[in-house]
Amino acid sequence: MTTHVEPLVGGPSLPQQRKIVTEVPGPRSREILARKTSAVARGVGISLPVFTDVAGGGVLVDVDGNSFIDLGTGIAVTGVGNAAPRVVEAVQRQVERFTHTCFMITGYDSYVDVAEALNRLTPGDHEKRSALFNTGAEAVENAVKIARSYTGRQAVIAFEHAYHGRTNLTMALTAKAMPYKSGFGPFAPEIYRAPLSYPYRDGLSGPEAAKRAIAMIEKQVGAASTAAILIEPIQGEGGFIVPAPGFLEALVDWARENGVVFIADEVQTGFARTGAMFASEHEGIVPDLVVTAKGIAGGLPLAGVTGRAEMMDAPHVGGLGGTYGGNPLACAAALAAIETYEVDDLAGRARDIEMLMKTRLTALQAGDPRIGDVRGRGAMIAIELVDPATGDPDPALTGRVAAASHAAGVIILTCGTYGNVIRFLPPLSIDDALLHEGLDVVAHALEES
Ligand code: PLZ
Repeated sequence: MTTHVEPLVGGPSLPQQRKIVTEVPGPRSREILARKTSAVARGVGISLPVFTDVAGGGVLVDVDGNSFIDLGTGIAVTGVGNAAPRVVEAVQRQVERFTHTCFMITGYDSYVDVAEALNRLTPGDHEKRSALFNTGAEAVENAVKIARSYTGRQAVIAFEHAYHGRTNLTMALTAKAMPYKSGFGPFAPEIYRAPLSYPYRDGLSGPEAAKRAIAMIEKQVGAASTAAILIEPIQGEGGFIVPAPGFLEALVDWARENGVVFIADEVQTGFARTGAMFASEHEGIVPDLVVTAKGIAGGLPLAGVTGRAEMMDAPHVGGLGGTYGGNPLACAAALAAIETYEVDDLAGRARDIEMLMKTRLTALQAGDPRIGDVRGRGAMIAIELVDPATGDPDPALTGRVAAASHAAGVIILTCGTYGNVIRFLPPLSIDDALLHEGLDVVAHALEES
């Protein structure tokens, strides 16, 4: 007789526990992995090759029944939690009404609602407009188009350690060759790379680092040729680098004095992740354009560019768009996710998570000189692992700690130009006990590695 087992439903009602019942990956994941190898292009890698059954709250359950603590949120996307109740309900309601019209053909008000929400939530009380796209990279490309259209200039300044995407223009804007750029050139022209503020490694104050960057821009590019400065307020893929205080402010001031559009790429830092709705707020800056994606829609693909009305309205009618940009399911999800961030005060929750994680990680650092730096804001925290004798990056140790954590049931991600940063991006819906347990596992992995 076969017993009928109710399928698990995702979301916060899922048992919030770490439970490993097979080796990792288990037999069913290994079976799918074998099919993946012969069906999916190898360029699409998987860092933890288990296949997902359901997820929610702070856990992800794989097809073998292993329950992992999720400290990665699909790279800072499911800040409201996976299959978050409001998001699920809003998408279900929308999917039964209509799934697509193309906003450029016939509109729908949820697109306008999302634009109004972005205009209200992004820094600054000037008049704003928004446009919606599908991915972070696509939104970054459109921000550059808007800046060029507005200024009539071409050059774009990006920074060391930057990550902006994998399309041709955004590869050019991204700093790291492997795995993002190698073999994929030629890249888009008129992109120039300026030195960043990286306090742990350069020891410069914010104003000193800004002076160095501005000198490079003025000497090598020229203010009059520069359309935009594009920067992540806290760098994501590049290593969770928080610039020294005053760095971003000095760049914004220089941009304003020189008619250059200042674009903040808040794709990874946006939507309560850093303990404020946007990371720019911590630095007291008001960007001209803000690029959003990831956390905006609780897991559905949506991205936006929001900014000063006169800049956003520079491109001619019909100059911006795309078949799926601002898809109705994604807009419904975004409105539900934004309501969740605001009503549940998830920025406040991110600040509590920062306190918990920094307390734990700095205590760990005191007893382990391989932890060179503990940094980040809110629920975007990282440790940089180094050789204590030389301060050189230790990517091998980083890989071992990540692998050991995965095997023990904790999803963590690595990042950094030198591959030596472990980053923590828990959902803001995780409870303290589970977060502590996740950090216990990582601490143990570090000890053993
Ligand atoms: N800007 C700041 O973090 C995406 C990339 C993962 P898309 N980061 C994760 C990978 O290896 O592809 C990102 C980002 C910042 C832009 C992007 C690009 O966003 O939605 O992946 O295009």
